[in-house]
Amino acid sequence: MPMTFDAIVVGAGFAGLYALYRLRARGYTVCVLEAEAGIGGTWYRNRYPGARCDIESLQYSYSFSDEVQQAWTWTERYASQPEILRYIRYVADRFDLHRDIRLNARVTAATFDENRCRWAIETEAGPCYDAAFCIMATGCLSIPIVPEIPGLAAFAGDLYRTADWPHDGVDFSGRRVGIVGTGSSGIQTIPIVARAADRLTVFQRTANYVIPAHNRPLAPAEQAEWKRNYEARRAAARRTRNNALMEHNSRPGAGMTPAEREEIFEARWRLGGLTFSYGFPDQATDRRVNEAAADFVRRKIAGTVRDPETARKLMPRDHPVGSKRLCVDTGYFETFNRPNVRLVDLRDEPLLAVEPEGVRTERALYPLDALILATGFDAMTGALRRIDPKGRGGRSLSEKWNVRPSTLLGLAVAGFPNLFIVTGPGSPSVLSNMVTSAEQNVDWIADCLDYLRANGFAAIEARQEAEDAWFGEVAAASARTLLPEGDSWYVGANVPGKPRVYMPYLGGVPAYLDACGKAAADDYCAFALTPADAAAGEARAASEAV
Ligand code: N01
Repeated sequence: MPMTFDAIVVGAGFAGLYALYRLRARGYTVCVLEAEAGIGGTWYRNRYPGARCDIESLQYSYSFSDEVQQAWTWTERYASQPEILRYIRYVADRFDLHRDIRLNARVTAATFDENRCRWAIETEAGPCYDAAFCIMATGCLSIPIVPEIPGLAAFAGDLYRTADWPHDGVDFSGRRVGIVGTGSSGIQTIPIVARAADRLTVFQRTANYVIPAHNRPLAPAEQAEWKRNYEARRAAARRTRNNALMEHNSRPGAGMTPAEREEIFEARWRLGGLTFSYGFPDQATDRRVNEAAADFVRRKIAGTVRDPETARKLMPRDHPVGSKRLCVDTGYFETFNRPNVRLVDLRDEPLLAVEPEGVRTERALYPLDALILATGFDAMTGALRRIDPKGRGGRSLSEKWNVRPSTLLGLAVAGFPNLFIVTGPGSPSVLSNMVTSAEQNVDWIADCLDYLRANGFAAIEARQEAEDAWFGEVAAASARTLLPEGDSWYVGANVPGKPRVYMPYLGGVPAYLDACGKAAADDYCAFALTPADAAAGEARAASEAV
């Protein structure tokens, strides 16, 4: 017999834990199913050396409990993975969440029963679950990609993935290490591994824009000052494009002289981190301003990396700034000044194969004892496509998204009643502070469930025309920018066969919050609602027919 709940939440990361807290507090029975052996989601899995958040810790944290945000002390401007995981566990303990979480419970199937208006959810471990609502808190970057490199399986050394790092860490001392991938994960791993390894070879396919984090300890006085105005700061953050306070500048760069722009870039570089994206409101839309930003970063690389040929290879030239996620580093470019680090530019010498002894490019064999893959994720849709929920008429979500990954507000999909996604494609999610954006999505879902309960509805389902209209808005917002131009995971370019669609909503958090608020205030008229009586009648008829 399946275990029965009002809601099943899939995933015990920031989003899933908050969904459990919020729905339980509203009186729903909830069970969280988590594939891994521990809670924390992305922060449980991404344990690679140097893993750290690129949104400041005082902001990348739950806002729902003032007690928690006052009680918890962050040690650094940008929190490390172990600290974030400690924080998540602290919150779970504090709100007694563990008792409703099943670990090692990878969801393998989710099927909507139209007659009963309920979801049947199966797990790898065996037990089945039955719930009125299925809430997918499966994360945007949770399915790592292992590229199809010939010979990879025959590599005689040790193979590691940043997204699935050994729990006990790895000692690279005295070893020849290679790493493929120079996105956010790679650029954080490389400086740390370089310090330990005998030799580190970095295999780079695309050079990235990398901005210094200027990470530092958080002074008690600074933290206390922030906490005195926490609520006001959270509210102000929600009024920004990305749900985070980071010195947004409203003066366009197009009308400025190069010297004026330079001054602002320099100030942003000194501030560090993602603030560099917000130097000018037209940086993502005006090609000249964007190119000025790109040129500024290239000159910084030239000024940091001593070998001119290595510096040249590290300079991104083939995509606008921001069209791939800006990387935030600590000592990345400086690492290439170390005598034990070399850069292999795969544009100059394409990677042919992995051989038992190492990596073979068109030019040479690079002998290795260990190889690290920092090769990214099947982002935003990957986890859901893997579960592949079956909605009305047995329709597969994966098949639907093979055409295009459309949703209504990133929260719901036509044809999939009572299925909610937290920070799905079509929401600002990955372009924003994920924690507070997830909270907002969960609050919206909780309010929606309350509405259904209060008004006698058994099911809610996005209307296809509303979903199409939102998909159009998402596409229009990204078309106004240069950002779809990069071959990034934002557009699915890193997954063969994935439709090229800029998935996150680029219209900014305030516009998104307005749209979510309007959808609820309009009595969910963008959704089809099934009265509980009608659902009960259908269920009776179905059981009589049997
Ligand atoms: O993945 P990525 P990531 N041969 O897709 C290369 C978040 N995050 O795990 O660009 C050779 O960015 C690929 O090359 P190319 C953050 O949102 C945040 O690093 O496709 N190379 C690229 O260099 C981030 O954006 C934090 O040409 C291959 C790399 O692998 C997102 O997660 C930290 C290849 C993949 O880069 C993903 O970051 C970490 C092949 N066959 C992650 N296949 C912070 O908060 C792929 N590559 C700081």
